Amino acid sequence: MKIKVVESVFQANDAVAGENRALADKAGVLMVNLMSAPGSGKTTLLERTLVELGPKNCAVLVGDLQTVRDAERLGVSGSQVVQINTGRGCHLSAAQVAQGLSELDLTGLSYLFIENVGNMVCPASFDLGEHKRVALLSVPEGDDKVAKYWTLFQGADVILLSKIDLLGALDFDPERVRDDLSKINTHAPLLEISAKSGQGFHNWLDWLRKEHYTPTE
Ligand SMILES: Nc1nc2c(ncn2[C@@H]2O[C@H](COP(=O)(O)OP(=O)(O)OP(=O)(O)O)[C@@H](O)[C@H]2O)c(=O)[nH]1
Ligand SMILES: [Mg+2]
Repeated sequence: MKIKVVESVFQANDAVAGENRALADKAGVLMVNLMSAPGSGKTTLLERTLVELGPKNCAVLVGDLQTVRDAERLGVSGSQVVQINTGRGCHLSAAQVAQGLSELDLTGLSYLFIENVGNMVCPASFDLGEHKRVALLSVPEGDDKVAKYWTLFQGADVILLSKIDLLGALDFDPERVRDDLSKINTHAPLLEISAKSGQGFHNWLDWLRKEHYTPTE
């Protein structure tokens, strides 16, 4: 008896992710996927980043279940921005990113940011074709989240501890975060930043400038 096997959802996604990456490679654009819980500060981080790096150097694909609110906020910078509404979907897929990419002119861009849907679990499992993964953890979420939601942090290339301007107001021990990270991810730097006050923000910009797109052999 021949058993039919339905192709894994991950295999199909990975094939499209490969095409997205090839498109970005061809254009010489670094594709950066930002992931975190809702409200960690992804859009606020990007608002400031676009201004600092130069709006014409950057474009953004932003995922949310509903509304164009984040795209409206980011569009103020003058960067190209495309909002992707996932409806009930808890993460962006490579196919959705491919659709978003078709709306962008990549000519002359250095950075393409993808703001994933706010969720600490689902986005981490889906390759979108990005070159780098950024995981945010904000101070109000609590210092136990790396241990609890480890898959997000294990696969990250850089981890941003955001909203550090609130450190004095909340019980949050950055040492606990560092300790938890040391067990699951020793290669990604942990950068402490505030997109509100600007504290530590230059470390994030330095990281981005260092990671700018370089062709692989
Ligand atoms: N104090 C402080 N507040 C911040 C900082 N960054 C963002 N916020 C606030 O946190 C709230 C959520 O910020 P957003 O940037 O919308 O968060 P997000 O991760 O894009 O949220 P979703 O797209 O819904 O997942 C807003 O009220 C921001 O003003 C920060 O560095 N410090
Ligand atoms: Mg947002």
